[in-house]
Order: sequence, then C-alpha cells, then structure tokens
Amino acid sequence: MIRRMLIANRGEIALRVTRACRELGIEVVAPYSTADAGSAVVRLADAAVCIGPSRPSDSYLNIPNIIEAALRTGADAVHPGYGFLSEDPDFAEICADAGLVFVGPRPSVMAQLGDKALARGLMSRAGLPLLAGTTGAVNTVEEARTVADAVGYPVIVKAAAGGGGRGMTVVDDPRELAPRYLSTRSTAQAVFGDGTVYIERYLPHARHVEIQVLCDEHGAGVHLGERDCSVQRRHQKLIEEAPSSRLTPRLRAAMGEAAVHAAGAVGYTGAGTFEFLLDSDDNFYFMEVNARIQVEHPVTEMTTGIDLVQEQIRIASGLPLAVTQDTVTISGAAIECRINAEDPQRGFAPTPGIVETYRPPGGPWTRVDADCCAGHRVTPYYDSLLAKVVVWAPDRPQALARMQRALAEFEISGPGLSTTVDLHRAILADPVFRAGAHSTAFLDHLLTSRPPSAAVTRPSAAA
Ligand code: MV4
Repeated sequence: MIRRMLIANRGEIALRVTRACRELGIEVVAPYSTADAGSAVVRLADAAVCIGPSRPSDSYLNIPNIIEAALRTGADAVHPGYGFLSEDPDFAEICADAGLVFVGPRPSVMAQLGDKALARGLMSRAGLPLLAGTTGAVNTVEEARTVADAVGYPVIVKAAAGGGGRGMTVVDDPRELAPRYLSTRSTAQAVFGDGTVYIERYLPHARHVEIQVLCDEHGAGVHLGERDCSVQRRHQKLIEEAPSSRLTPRLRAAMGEAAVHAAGAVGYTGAGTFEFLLDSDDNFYFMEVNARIQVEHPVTEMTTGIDLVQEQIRIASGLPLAVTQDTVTISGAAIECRINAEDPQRGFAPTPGIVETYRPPGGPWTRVDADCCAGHRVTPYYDSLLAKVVVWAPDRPQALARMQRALAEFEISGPGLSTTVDLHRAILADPVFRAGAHSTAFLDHLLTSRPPSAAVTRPSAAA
C-alpha cells in the first residue's frame, strides 16, 4: 500500500492530488520551486522540499532533485499531475528504479502512446477508426505531397512528439504544403527535440469528444463517458462539458467500448483519455491518448460521482477497480470554465501580476479548483490557469444557468491582471453555444465576429 505520496507538480492540481491523498489516509510530500513557497500544497503537506528556482527546468522538470526529495522524505509513490513530467516515460522508469510507485501507466505503454504518429497505427490495429492520413512519420516533402494529395485538402501536419494541440498546422492549399510541412518540422524539433511529423485529413467543423477510461492492473477496464472540449483557442481548452450535447446513449456506448477495448489491447493501466473528433454524420475518429489525469477531469467526477484521482491511486496500489461498467451511471450535466490570467483583447497574452481581489463563487453544486487568494502572485514561469469553475445540474440548461450565476459572482482582479472571465460570460450567452450547436470553429468565429464595442473584442492583428 502507498503510505506517503510525493506530488511532482504545483498549483491547483497539486492541491487536488493532496485532497485525494488525505481522504485515502496517505501522507503528502510537496516539492516546490522558490516561486511557490507560499502555495497551498506546501502549507498542507506533511513534508515540503524546495527543489530549485522558479524556472521549470530547474525545479518541476528537475528529475534528480525530485527523486532526491522523495527518498529524503521517505515517500513511496509519485503522482505527476498533468503537464511537467506526467507523460515522460523516462521519469516513470527512474521512479520505478528508485523503488517509487509511479501513478500512471507503465513506461513502455507511455512511450508508445507518446509518439502520436505511432499511436495512430497502434490504435488502428486495436480497432479504432482513424481519419485518413499516415500511421507513421512523414519524412520528406515529396512524401508529404503524396499523402496530402491522397487524403485531400485541407490536411493538418502534426508533431509526433506534440499532443494537446501543440505543434500542429492546417494546410488548405497545396501550394502551402511544402513550407508548412517544413516549418512544422523545425518548430517540433525546436520545441520537443524531435522533428517527426505526421499528416491527417483536417475536419474544420467537428466536435472534440474525449472518453475517460479507468483500467486496473488485473485486466479490468471501464469508461466514464465523454467530455466535449470543442471550445478551444489555439488548442487551449476554455470550456469542457459532460455529457456532450451531440452524443446519443448508443454512440456513447460505442465510443466508450471502443476506447476500453483499445486500452486493453495496449496494456493501458490507470486513468486515461482517448481523444476523438466527431463529424456531423456521427462518425468518430481517434486522435490521441492522454496518459495522465487531465485538467478537465472534474466534469467527469461531477457526472459520475467517481473521484478520478483516488481511483488513479488505488489502481497504482494494485487494487482492482471498485466499479464495473454497469455500475457506472452518468447523471445530469457538468461544465468547467478555465479562468486564465490572459488578455483576450491582446491575443490571449499572459498577464502576470498580483491578484488583489479574489472572491470565488460558491453555492450549490459549484466547485472551484484553484490555488489562488488575494495577494497571489501570477508569475510568467508557469501556465496561466488561475482557477477552474465547475458546476453540476440535472440538465444542460440548468448547468448553463448555474455557471452564469457562478461567473457573475466571481471577482478576480489586480493591477495589470486580465482574465478570461468576461470571455466565458460572452460564450455562455451565445445562442449557438447555448443550443449545443457549436463546433471546433465556434470560438474563432465568436472572437472575430463580435463588434469591438462588446465585452470581448477581437484579438489584435499581432495575435
Ligand atoms: C484536429 C482537428 C481537425 N482535424 N485534427 C486540437 C487539440 C488536439 N489534441 C487535436 N485538435 C484538433 N485536431 C484534425 N485532423 C481539430 C482539432 C480541434 C480544434 C481545431 C481548431 C479549433 C478548435 C479545435 C477544438 C478542438 C479540436
């Protein structure tokens, strides 16, 4: 059994994992950077260890320092949260070699899924439908041209080492293929240290629907339904909801069963997310697997009543799943709004500064996951997520009303600080979104069509 967990992360997710550990009777070790000395997890932990300066490469990505902190404090397990080292198979392996239980899938499985080009081939063989494209790397301009001509335009060039939308370029016109292919390659090389790219047909008006799975180490797996994450900007999610307004129970079961089967086929263990695109004819296409807990996991917790972080920890402890597919029930509707310290009027540029006023919403079925307070300093070192506002209600219209009520309560401001709260208010008021008739094209359309006088104006040309 796990007795003492080192949480190799920061901010709201470190706090979220701390809460799960506490409820399971597990002690907590918080490694932190100098910028985070005043964070909630440092206050709540049984032991806290400074692992380096603010820069992530010096602290939250510094594997030797993290392992040393774990061994020095007597931790017996590591929860990586999301981002940082959460999908690094080398880190998972180093943890195992140091005698630490890594909360996540086996390193070999993580490595296979981490190459998004190879994962396509793997998942195709496991029975998942794919968009037309390559099931491996595209190594030359000539090859890119042959593939794109066969697939048909528009196509999208994606970095194999990317994922979560980083390092992808849409190509509408064959004349743009060569330069876009080459620039995506060099960006991928610069950002990920791996220039491998692959090509898919691009669906411009789809829905992003992802299936949450849980798989134990004894061969059992369940799905917990889907999250609809179609409201994104530059592949940063703004709003996630469950269930998707586009799924019928029948389609949900088909997608869920396909994901659980594919997870089993590759020996996946732990909590995982299978990302799909859904077209207007209800065809679904596999995109990638996220081998970690995700930012948006609370909406699934709200509709299923299952604590996903506790389940991750139980699975890593070797326990069998407590739920079977027929005991999973999805009820009501949940929505999450990500509140970021960004200025939508200036191309969503991050706005570091000090939070002066912080009055989060509360009330029935309203959850705020945040590590924020008046006086909190937003630094440029980490992602700009300030808070996640999550609500649940018996159905989507009531969930929308509850979220509007919660956002109306939310006061968060400070010198130099801008947030996405007003943008969320505008989205929640939009008739297309309210009807559940939006697609992945929705947010760009909203941002470019709203008159500049409105609460939300178009991003600057520089954006
Ligand atoms: C796509 C796509 C359309 N066609 N791939 C974005 C996040 C990443 N994990 C996958 N993403 C997408 N991949 C193909 N072949 C559409 C998205 C996408 C999206 C694109 C533009 C604007 C908003 C979007 C929201 C969700 C998904």
